Amino acid sequence: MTVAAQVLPRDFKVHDVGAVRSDWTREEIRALFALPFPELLFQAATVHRIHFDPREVQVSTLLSIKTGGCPEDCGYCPQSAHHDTKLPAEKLMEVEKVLAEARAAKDSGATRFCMGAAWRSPKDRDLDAVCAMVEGVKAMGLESCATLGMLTPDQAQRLKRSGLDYYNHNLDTSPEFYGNIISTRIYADRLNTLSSVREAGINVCCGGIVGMGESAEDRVGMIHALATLPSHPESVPINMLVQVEGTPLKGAAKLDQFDFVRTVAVARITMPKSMVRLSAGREEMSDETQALCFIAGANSIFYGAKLLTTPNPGEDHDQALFQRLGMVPMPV
Ligand code: SAM
Ligand code: DTB
Ligand code: SF4
Repeated sequence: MTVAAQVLPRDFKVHDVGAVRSDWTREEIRALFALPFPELLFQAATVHRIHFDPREVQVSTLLSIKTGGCPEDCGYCPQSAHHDTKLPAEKLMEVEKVLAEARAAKDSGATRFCMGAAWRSPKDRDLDAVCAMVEGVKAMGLESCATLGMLTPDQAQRLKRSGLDYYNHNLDTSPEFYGNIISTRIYADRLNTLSSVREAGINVCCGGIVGMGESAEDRVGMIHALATLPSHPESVPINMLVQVEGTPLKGAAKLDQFDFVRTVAVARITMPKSMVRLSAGREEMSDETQALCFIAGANSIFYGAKLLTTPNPGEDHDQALFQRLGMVPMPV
């Protein structure tokens, strides 16, 4: 029997491939992770082609608009005030400075500008400034994204009125591993903000981090949590932990790169219409691993030499990589 015949359900129909479902079971997701690597990549690449042009990669640039001093204790994060990472806490950037960075990102070829703040949740007066930033970014013809921590339904609606296109709020890992990584909030807090964002009509960007010492079953649980949200996030960032000196996760066992690619592939298969972003961790990844991620259905990256506080490949490197792979930036 062929491998495909062993793994496909008995009632498999060609039109099931690439169908959008929110009823994935953990067993189904576990079985995808357990596929032989070439078979998993073949299935992911097949699903990718149903909804997307596989040459195209969406390009987003990140800016930390408020760095450090965060009251949350996320074990991976250099910006937490609980960890001694030597990162000085800064105030919220001025609107004009943020817009100058957005202009530079657009001139370099980004189509989406993502503004990140090291907050547990924004204060209402800070939100006025962020709304002004969103309006300015939109006026340049860029898509806008923000990640500001937990939001109330009212705050989500204010952001929507300012023109915000995407809100990033990650589930990060499986529900059962979450308490090992963060103690200052619970999974349900994240889910509540995600539903406020969805209710406000803002596109959802939600993914997670791997390489935090989680088990293979935690990666199954993370993808299961994302793929069984009432609607799939429009954008799913898959981050490889960037280990930062002074954070509790510095020194965590490094994840096999193939397991990272597997996570991307399973995200692609289970959330076929979502943009899957090959997110943090590219600076330490070979070009070959990144190419495998594109084959596995990743179709978005963070572009520009810095993520929020840590390094990312430079624009020249990524332009050369696109050229070598025959890939192109995705038009808006
Ligand atoms: N404070 C807000 C929050 O946590 O939602 C927004 C900014 S926070 C830095 C955005 C996301 O960055 C986190 O949810 C996490 O998934 C990711 N992140 C933070 N530090 C990281 C690291 N060292 N490696 C990989 N991803 C990281
Ligand atoms: C996401 O999933 N990854 C980005 C973005 N959303 C905000 C952040 C990555 C941060 C990596 C660590 C840093 O640069 O501080
Ligand atoms: Fe704060 Fe976000 Fe970092 Fe957690 S991930 S410490 S909430 S900035």
